[in-house]
Amino acid sequence: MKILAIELHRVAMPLVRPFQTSFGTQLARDVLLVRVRGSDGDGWGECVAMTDPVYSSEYVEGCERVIRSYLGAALLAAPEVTAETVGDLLSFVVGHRMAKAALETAVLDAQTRASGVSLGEYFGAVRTEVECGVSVGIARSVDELLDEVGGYIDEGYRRIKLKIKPGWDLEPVRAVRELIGETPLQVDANTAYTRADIGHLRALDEFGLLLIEQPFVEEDILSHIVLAEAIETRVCLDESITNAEVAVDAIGRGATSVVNVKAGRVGGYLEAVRVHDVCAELGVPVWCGGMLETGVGRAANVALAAMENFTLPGDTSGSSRYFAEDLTEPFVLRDGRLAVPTGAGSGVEVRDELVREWASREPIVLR
Ligand code: NPQ
Ligand code: MG
Repeated sequence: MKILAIELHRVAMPLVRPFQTSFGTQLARDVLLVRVRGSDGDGWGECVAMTDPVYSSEYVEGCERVIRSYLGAALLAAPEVTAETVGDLLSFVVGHRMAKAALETAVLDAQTRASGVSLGEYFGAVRTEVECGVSVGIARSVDELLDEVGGYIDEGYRRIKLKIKPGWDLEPVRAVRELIGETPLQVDANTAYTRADIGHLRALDEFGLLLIEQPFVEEDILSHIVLAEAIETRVCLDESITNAEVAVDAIGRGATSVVNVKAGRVGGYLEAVRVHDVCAELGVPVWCGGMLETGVGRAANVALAAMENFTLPGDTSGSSRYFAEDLTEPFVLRDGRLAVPTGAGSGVEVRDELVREWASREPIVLR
């Protein structure tokens, strides 16, 4: 279809509780939403970048800037755009995968809506619902952590993921393992450790964790290889895996034996599907990561997680984990699972009036 206009909306979404990680404490989600107006209809995409470049080099204002100055014009100038050609049309810009992903997702939503196909069908989903895990931030005390985790267990979450960092690892993990018994448990360090910590991290083996996610900086593949050889617990890369080729390389070198897939991190859902596929070929299970998405991004994540090789519960939590009210109909857990939307496109309707009401600035329209 022809892209007639691209709208950039900014919405401030307060979180139901602060989310603390090794890179800081988030009080709100600063969301950049992209709406493409196409000749065949409209579509939405959510940009997963954070306000500040403390988790990834990309950040919200930077994504907006690169879309306004480069990416938007490339799509608007093309006589014909499909989700399958967005990657090539935008490849003249190096990096900026989260910004590119938001645009590609909006085109994909418009295109699949227009043809009456759901994202699940488009991706080749093999299930109608997905098992849900929840990511739990660093707490002020172990007691408060146990309160929070206990609440999630009561809500039916099937897997707990704890954020860890030096000084907040063995003690909280031991306490949560005692609280939740056999419930699957994993940890995410968001690059907070160095190779000198490998001896210490080996002590995590006694807790029967599903995996340890991204202990070292994203460029440091070698330390992940060394850890994987020293520890029983599976090593899982998140930040390091920027496309399917990198996934093949990291798996081949023994740095990761399970992979966190996030569409924003790899430049879009089409590349996320390729990551899924190469991992499946190599016998490596994947799971769907999360970036505190509103219903817009959550809908697409749930569809992705319905693919065959997504065999571990994802960070695909219910809307209420993060937001009192969502920008779409809320995602609600049933028996620890979320239903894969079946409607055309992402299958959810964006509540325009909320996007307008909660906007932190006027929308920017590119034509
Ligand atoms: C991760 N996500 O797996 C990320 C980290 C993360 C659910 O743990 C705003 C935007 C806040 C993106 C906080 C989860 C965020 C964010 C944490 C990503 O590494
Ligand atoms: Mg992670």
